[in-house]
Amino acid sequence: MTEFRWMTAGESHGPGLTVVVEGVPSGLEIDEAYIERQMARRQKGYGSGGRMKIEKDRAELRGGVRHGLTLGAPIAMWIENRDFANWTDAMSPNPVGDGVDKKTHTRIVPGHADFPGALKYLHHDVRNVLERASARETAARVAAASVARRMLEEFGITIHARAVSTGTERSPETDPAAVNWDEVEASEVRAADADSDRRFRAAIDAAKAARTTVGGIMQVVAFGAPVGLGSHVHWDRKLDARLAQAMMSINAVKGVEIGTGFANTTRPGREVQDVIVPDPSDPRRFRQVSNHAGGIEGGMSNGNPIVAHVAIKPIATMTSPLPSVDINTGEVIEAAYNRSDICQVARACPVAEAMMALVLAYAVLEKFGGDSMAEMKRNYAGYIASHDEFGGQGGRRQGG
Ligand code: EPS
Repeated sequence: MTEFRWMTAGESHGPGLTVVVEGVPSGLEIDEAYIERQMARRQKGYGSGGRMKIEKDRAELRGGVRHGLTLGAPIAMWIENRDFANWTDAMSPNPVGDGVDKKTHTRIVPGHADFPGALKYLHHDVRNVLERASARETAARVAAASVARRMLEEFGITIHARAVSTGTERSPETDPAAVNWDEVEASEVRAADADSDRRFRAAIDAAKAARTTVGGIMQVVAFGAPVGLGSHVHWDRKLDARLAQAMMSINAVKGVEIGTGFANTTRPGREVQDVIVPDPSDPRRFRQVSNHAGGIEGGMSNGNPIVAHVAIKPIATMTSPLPSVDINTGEVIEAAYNRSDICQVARACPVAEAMMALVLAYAVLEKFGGDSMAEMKRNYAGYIASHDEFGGQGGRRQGG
């Protein structure tokens, strides 16, 4: 099996972010323009702070791609932090003299990585924690995931995410297949309809006026995944478990639900199972009449859309800081205020898509893995054809 691996490095206000993606087969079409389009989606969003006016994210391909095609070698990317120009001393990788402003940070922000990170790594300057804990790192994930997404497209898998709530405002329940994803793309709050768009903006405006922040819930959906990604046989091979970990790793995420996981607990068992009926027109030979499972049963994709809901808490940095303490003196103070966003739900949607794409790319490579796209596609086609023997189709075919 070709193992798909990816890593990122870099601090929020340092020189930039480095990404390495390994295990991508040869012959996949990809270029910087495609990656840039994905990265731009992460940068727009109502409720963003001043930083996004500075950054114009672009990932430079520095290895693994030649003439618009992957080589099968590790893919290296570099994303420059434009803001570094304002931080050259404070974030210098090399030693600086005593006279310079190091932008030292000692006031813990409640809800950030500051407190446990400082004690764990013995940092008396909390900046040494917050710089890497910052959601700036998600720019690198989106760059890595652009490669994953491009590969998944070759297998007919597409991924979308939208905001289904912002604060107490919720969108009406809509089947993901019926969502107008173009409208989501056009909405600065990533709402699927005009009324939700208006209400989500109002929630963000109210948070801003109250000098606080507001969170929400994202819906992340993958269409076109074949049956059989992941496995029931071991805990760490279950696709839903891998997705939950991936989503939970996004900054400020505190909850993940697959399908209608929480609502199912209030319904009788008869109402939440997805009943199966024969369907000769479906490549799986069967079809579920509903999708409460969110496209995953027993840790395996079942061919339905994969649906996750992801809860993101309000950003910890606020213009009216909470009471806190100084990490070195223990003195009671106000938490530090750093420039920050009011609401990151819309901007986190492309990040959640990225994590879905990275998990699915791993699972697709695990199942159909090959060293070239041509080999992988043959493996995929052979597997799908093997389902002909189910549901009476093979028997009928053999019988002529
Ligand atoms: C972030 C704080 C803000 C955000 C940043 C994440 O940055 P700054 O501290 O420079 O104002 O804009 O997000 C990004 C830079 C980004 O690219 O998403 C934080 O504290 O997590």
